Amino acid sequence: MKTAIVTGMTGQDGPYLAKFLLEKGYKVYGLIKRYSNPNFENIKYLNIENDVELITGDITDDGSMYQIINLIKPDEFYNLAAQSFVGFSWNLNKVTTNANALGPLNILNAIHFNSPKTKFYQASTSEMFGNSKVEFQNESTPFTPRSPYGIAKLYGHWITVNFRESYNLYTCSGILFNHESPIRGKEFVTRKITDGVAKIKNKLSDKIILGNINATRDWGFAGDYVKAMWLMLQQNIADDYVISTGIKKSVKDVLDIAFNEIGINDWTPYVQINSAHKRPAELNALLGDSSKVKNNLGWEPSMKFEELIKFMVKEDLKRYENRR
Ligand code: NAP
Ligand code: F7E
Repeated sequence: MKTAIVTGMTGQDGPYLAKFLLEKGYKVYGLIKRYSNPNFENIKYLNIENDVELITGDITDDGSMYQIINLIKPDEFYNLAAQSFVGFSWNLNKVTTNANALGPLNILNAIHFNSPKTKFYQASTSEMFGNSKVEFQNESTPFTPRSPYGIAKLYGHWITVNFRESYNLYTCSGILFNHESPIRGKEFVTRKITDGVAKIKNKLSDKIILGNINATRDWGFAGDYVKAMWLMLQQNIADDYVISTGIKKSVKDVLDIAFNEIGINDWTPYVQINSAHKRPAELNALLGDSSKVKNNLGWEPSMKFEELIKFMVKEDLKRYENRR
């Protein structure tokens, strides 16, 4: 039986990846940070609470990574833990840097000295491209990050590449574009909208307060993207891959589909703009070219944008209906 450690188990991708690995027969250790009141909602949503072995640790604590990796010596280590909210990365720039840059360094050092056969996956991001001048960004596109989040993640990316080149470790960086699901954090724009729409339908609210609704992104489904992470660690040669849909949509498109799902065609009376939700430096150009992963690993996204947003609205509606 293969073993894997997955960090970020209270987030969105951790539970989706853990479920995927459990279905493949892995023994999965899910790393959670110490909290007085931990939140297992996402693990429960995917029905894996009895199957994942939860372990406590913190990627910013090198001793904790050293101990865990020395004890388990997993076949695969997926580092999904991060301060992942771009909007907060200006206010929390040091926390963001510790987790997103030094976190992967701590794990890589622990693997290098204690378990060099462990294959490592680093959750890198399209935010590293910033406002790229290239229309479709791929693995050769220069990085020009514009947020403390993107800058810290760029260190995580390069240190992952460096450990592969310096020590011959099997380390991969997945450069993932936005991916969403019904367990996406409620501060991210898609879930903020689908949750807001479900509240409006249930008369629990009459407004969604947003920032730059002209912003565009390349949005896919988290359940599809975790498969790409696993594929990257199953090859003979470690490499880095862009994961995306190649289709650009706007926040206004999310609003159109989500409100339409509850029978509202004109969402303008329900949406208020507040500059507090705008960023000091916005990105306007993110759009991925994932032909390398398609050609080399056979990966393609299965869920289309419209289906994804409708699915998220339906799941949020169910949550409020079940509370009645
Ligand atoms: P998420 O929902 O925000 O989850 C992040 C997880 O990291 C949470 O479980 C969080 O725990 C944990 N964490 C934070 N700091 C930690 C620390 N110091 N030690 C241990 N755990 C820590 O993020 P996600 O959407 O699942 O994304 C997964 C990864 O992919 C992240 O690294 C993100 O930056 C990256 N990424 C995401 C996307 C996307 O569109 N979703 C795209 C590209 C890259 P708490 O809940 O306890 O804080
Ligand atoms: O913003 C605009 C906002 O916070 C998307 C993370 O997973 O993907 C994610 O980062 C867009 C931005 O995601 C609101 O200005 C408008 O242009 O949902 P988001 P993100 O910043 O793209 C990348 C790839 C990651 O790696 C990250 O970890 O939507 N927007 N109004 C808003 N965004 C938010 N959050 N809230 C608003 O009210």
